[in-house]
Order: sequence, then C-alpha cells, then structure tokens
Amino acid sequence: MKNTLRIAVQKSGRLSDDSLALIKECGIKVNNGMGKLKAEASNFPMEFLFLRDDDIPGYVQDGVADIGIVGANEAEEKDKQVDWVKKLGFSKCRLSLAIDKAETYNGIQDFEGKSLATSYPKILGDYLKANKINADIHEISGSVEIAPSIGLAYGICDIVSSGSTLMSNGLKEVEVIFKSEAVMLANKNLSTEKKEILDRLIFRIDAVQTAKNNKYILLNAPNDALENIINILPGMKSPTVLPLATEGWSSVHSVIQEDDFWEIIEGLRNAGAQGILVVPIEKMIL
Ligand code: PRT
Ligand code: ZN
Repeated sequence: MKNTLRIAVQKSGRLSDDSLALIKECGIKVNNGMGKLKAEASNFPMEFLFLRDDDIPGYVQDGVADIGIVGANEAEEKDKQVDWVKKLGFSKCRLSLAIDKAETYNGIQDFEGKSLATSYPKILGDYLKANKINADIHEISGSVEIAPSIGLAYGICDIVSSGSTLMSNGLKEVEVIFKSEAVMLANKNLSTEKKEILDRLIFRIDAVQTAKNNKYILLNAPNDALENIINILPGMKSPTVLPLATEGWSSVHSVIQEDDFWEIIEGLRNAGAQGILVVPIEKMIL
C-alpha cells in the first residue's frame, strides 16, 4: 500500500471552502474539479475524499479516511472513537436552546417536562442530564426552527451563528449549550508512516495559524526613544534594530500579536515611533 494520508472533507457546504483554503495555504495542491468524490494532491502524499459532513466521523473511525475535517458539533454528536487532533479556527458557531420570543425565561429549569426539537439529541441529552432536567427530545433532521410555531415542540436546540434565523422565526436564544468550530479528527490506529505525514501537515497548519495571529511591524524612531519602544514590543526574541541613513535614527522590526495590536500601536506612537508599517505574515515557524 502506498503511503498516502487520506483526508475526508465536506463536499459542499459551510466547511468546504475554508477546509480547502487551509489545505492550499499549507502549500498542498489538489484538483477538486466539479463533482469529484476523490482527488489526489500533486505535491504532497495526500488523498481527498469529498463527503457529507455527517459521514465523516464514522469514516474516520472505520479507517475509510485517516483524518477528516468537521464541525465540533458534528464530531461530538456522532460520538465515534476518533482522536481530536486540532481545532481549526473557522466555521465558528454555537448550539443553543431557543424558545418563542413572547415566552418569559427564568432559567434552565423552565425546560422541565417540556418538549425540545433538535438534530443534536446526543449533545442535548448530555446537557439536560448534566443539569438534571427531564425533557422530551424530538429528533428532527432539518428546519428545526419552525417546530415551536407548528406546535411540534416548546423549544428548539439548534446551531446559531448570527442569530438571524432564530429572529426571523420569532424565537429567542436562551442558553448556549455547546461552542463549535471546525476540528480535525484522526483515526486511532494510524500507521507510523501515516502519522509522519499527519505531523508534517500539522506543522504546516500551525505555521499558517500562527502567522494569522501575528503581524510584522516596522517603524522608525529617534535613538533616544529606542529603549522605551523596545520595552513595548514583545517580539519573538528581541526586536531587530538597524541604523537609518539619517543620523540619530533607527529602524525597528518586530512581530506583534493581533490581539494586542491597537494597544501596542498607541504605545509606540506615544513613545515617539514614526512611519509605522504593519504587514501580514504569510507563514511563521517558531
Ligand atoms: O450536506 P452536508 O450534510 O455535508 O452539510 P450540512 O447541511 O449538514 O452542514 P452545513 O454545511 O450547513 O454546516 C456544516 C457545519 O458548519 C456545521 O456542522 C457547523 O459546524 C458549521 N456552521 C457554522 C453552521 C453554521 N455556522 C450555521 N449557521 N451550520 C449550520 N448553520 C445553520 C443553522 O443550522 C441554522 O439553520 O444556519 C442557521 C443559523 O444561522 P444564523 O446565522 O441565522 O444564526
Ligand atoms: Zn450534514
């Protein structure tokens, strides 16, 4: 058998574009022409299966695929014997309880003895059990949000992103029960060779993710402000300082994190930095 890592990604849906974009950012080329169910990467030992997301956890468990990308909600609901390798940071959403917006809500105890419609009976069941609530779970496979208005259930448990679907169906979100994003799953019995390929892939994903969270910063500063400026810049190590052609001035280069971006910029300006340039980083290897 050829040593190829077989990855299952969603064929067409909310995860598809971002899954393939991540693979592409990892420098892996794949030709996923229209309607293809299988494809091979041309420059990395990887093979792609394009599937419904519902099937991916099971295929990874059974070894039909070695790894797969799905929403954490799907992975948790399917509850298969697989390893959760990595969170991927896209397709963020939440699984929430919602009720008619005209109802008053006092807390989770309001669901005692009520009926709830959902496509996530396992996650909902676990949540109700943990909160010692007895409620009736109606499993339905789609259009969950219309259940209260047609008298099928008192409330629902469904995926929420912007909240506009709930709103347009006259519902309000009352409890978030699970936070989700895309995750990478792996088969529990990968061969050493496949594990090595997976490690190479993870190394690349880490570099892409770290780069996204960081920016490269360049600025000019009078030499007497350098000490203050260097203290403000966290950097990977200490910043690079280069003399400018203008006497008494230097150029400072460093890396800053997206999270503290504006505070750092403000601090640098106050400390006397000028001509600040902030540029995206394509890959970052620590
Ligand atoms: O065909 P296939 O079975 O492969 O796809 P699917 O239709 O089952 O799944 P898909 O493509 O809709 O979603 C795939 C994954 O994307 C989900 O499992 C989630 O992890 C994630 N995701 C992120 C979402 C949403 N955002 C989302 N907004 N999945 C569904 N929704 C739906 C939700 O069900 C509700 O109907 O969008 C509506 C709510 O959105 P807002 O913005 O109105 O709140
Ligand atoms: Zn699905």
